Amino acid sequence: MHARSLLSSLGVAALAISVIGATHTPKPKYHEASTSRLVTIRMDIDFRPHKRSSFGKIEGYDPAEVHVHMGDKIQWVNPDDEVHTATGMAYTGGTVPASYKFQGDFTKPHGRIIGASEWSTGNVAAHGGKSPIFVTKRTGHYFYSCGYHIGIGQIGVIVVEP
Ligand SMILES: [Cu+2]
Repeated sequence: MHARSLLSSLGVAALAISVIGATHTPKPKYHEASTSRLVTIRMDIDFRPHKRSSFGKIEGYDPAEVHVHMGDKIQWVNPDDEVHTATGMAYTGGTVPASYKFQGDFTKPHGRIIGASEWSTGNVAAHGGKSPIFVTKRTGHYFYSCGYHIGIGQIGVIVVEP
């Protein structure tokens, strides 16, 4: 009996985790004490900003340059007709990096923290896919790119302010 009720509680826990990991954005069930917000970035290879960013030419994400505060959450959505990723680059300079290096395999989701040494959404499916939700933990600016379209300049930047 005990084992069975333990298993059923585990089942509930697993369900709760899978809901958090689901592809839709759940409405918050309670008011969060902080002022953190969820920022959505669209993956769109055809998106070319009219105005260049303060970091040079970045495009393919809408918006390509986002400013957030520490603790804010970020999610990528992909209405495009191709798979994209958002994968952190090993670079924290002031302009668009001249050489691109990904940390780890861009096809596999890893990280979950913007500012960690490596992070990636992994493949975000075309026609409405959504990435896991990432949290910004450290100030700075973080370039990221799509593993498939880095060669044609699909690059974005997240500026995390205090
Ligand atoms: Cu792409």
